[in-house]
Amino acid sequence: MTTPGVRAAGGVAAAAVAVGVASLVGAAFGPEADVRTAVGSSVIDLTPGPVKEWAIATFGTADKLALAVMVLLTIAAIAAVAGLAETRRRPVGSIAIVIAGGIGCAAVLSRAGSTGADIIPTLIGTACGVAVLRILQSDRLDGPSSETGTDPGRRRSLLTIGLLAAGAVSGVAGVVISRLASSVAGDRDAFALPRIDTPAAPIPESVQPKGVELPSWVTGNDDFYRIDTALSVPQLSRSEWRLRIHGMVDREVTFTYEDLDRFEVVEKVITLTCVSNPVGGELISNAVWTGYRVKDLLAEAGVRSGADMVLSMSVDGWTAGTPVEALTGDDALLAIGMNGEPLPIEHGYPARLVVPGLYGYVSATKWVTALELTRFDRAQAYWTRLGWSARGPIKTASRVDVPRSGQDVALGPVTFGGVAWAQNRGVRSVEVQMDDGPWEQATLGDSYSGDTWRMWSYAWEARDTGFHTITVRATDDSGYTQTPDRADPVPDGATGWHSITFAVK
Ligand SMILES: Nc1nc2c(c(=O)[nH]1)N[C@H]1C(S)=C(S)[C@@H](COP(=O)(O)O)O[C@H]1N2
Ligand SMILES: [Mo]
Repeated sequence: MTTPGVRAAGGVAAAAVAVGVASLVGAAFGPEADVRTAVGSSVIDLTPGPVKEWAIATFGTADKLALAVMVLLTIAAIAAVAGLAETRRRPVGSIAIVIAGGIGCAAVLSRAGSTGADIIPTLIGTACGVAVLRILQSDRLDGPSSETGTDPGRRRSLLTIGLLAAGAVSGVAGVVISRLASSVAGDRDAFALPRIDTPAAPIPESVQPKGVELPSWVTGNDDFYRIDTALSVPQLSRSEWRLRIHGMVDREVTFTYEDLDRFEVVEKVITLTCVSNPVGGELISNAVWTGYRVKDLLAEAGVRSGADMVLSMSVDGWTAGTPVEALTGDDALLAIGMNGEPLPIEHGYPARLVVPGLYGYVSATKWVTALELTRFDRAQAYWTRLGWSARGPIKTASRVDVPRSGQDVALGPVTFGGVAWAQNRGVRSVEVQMDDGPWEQATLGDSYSGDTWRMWSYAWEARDTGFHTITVRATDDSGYTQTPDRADPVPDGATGWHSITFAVK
């Protein structure tokens, strides 16, 4: 007889071998055959919008790690129950593994770019999982072994542990091998950005206030916020990359990376913001982008009248819907460089859209491969389908960076500061309120352009110990001052003033 613990562990071992073998065999088939990513991506796609928002709000940029852990724990829990339910006569656990394998195959087939052959690793993994469960149930393990003298329970436990370890090792090996095999890091390293025909205006030092520790006005690539639904970062080489412009156009065109050479190379400084950014949040960064004007590319295709939306699509099937007029202006880019380097892979290598004035979910498609000219009354993009607003102009907002929440301030003079943004319009003024006092003008760093954030500082004298609150609000160049009314990020961006309470000691 086996104890329930050993039987449950047997189920987990079977699942580990199934997933591990599928991952290892999958490494030979390429990213589309990766059942782990396929299931995770399907979970992301099928998760209701509010749960996704909760996940982003709770886990932030660690949301994908949290998902991976949850998926693995769920598989392990189901597998443990399946192991308990498996008996020699009623192979309930084996049936559960077959069903799970079927779901895995369906997930693989549902991904953009997969083919029938891509389910082979999952099928092999499933078969191995069933085999493990049957072996662990086998009578032969129960027979007393006169030669070795080990008791059957111990033998079964050891075998279970061994198989669990084998599953885990092959799973990790599969992930590592497929990452190395598909990575475009080498392709990126070998790429030198083209010479810039029209550089951005130089960035004066005066954009960055002195005497206060604010984020760098230009965000380094490593510090730049990252948001996307891609469970594994798409690996698209320059030679594989295509940009197809189709839909309501005079003539469909498809550009290769080399075709881009005949367009003017421009450089723009643009601040990106995520619609999910809560009041005071960190989902905003500023970079110098190198690329091509989207309007130049669209002109080759000829936008037909009546088209009011560009539905851009990523190689992994993610979509954004952007108003045509936002892309036919001078400032929208098909970006290939970020702060003087090729785009980092997680920021869209080899090409992405960067559009000033619009939240990323309606404009900033990374790993972009298609632009479809269509209409807002005909097409919906990824987040719009989940209840977010179809149009996403960035709202005027501001943030206190110093003091940080929970930071103490010493008695005497102190300089506070932060950032404010109203992309497209520009920030005209920033005001600060200490406790319930009057609104005072903050000192502004120089404005670079309406498309970039603006930094502010505020000198204050801490005269008495105890708790104080600093609140900030910005006014944009259209004359609009931020509303105090608190709104959640859903459906079109948060509103409300940011405050920090701090202790003077
Ligand atoms: N392919 C793809 N592009 C995407 C997304 C995505 O999920 N997939 N997310 C968008 C969102 S919501 C934002 S805010 C920006 C973030 O760009 P970053 O990660 O380079 O900061 O990318 C946009 N582009
Ligand atoms: Mo976003």
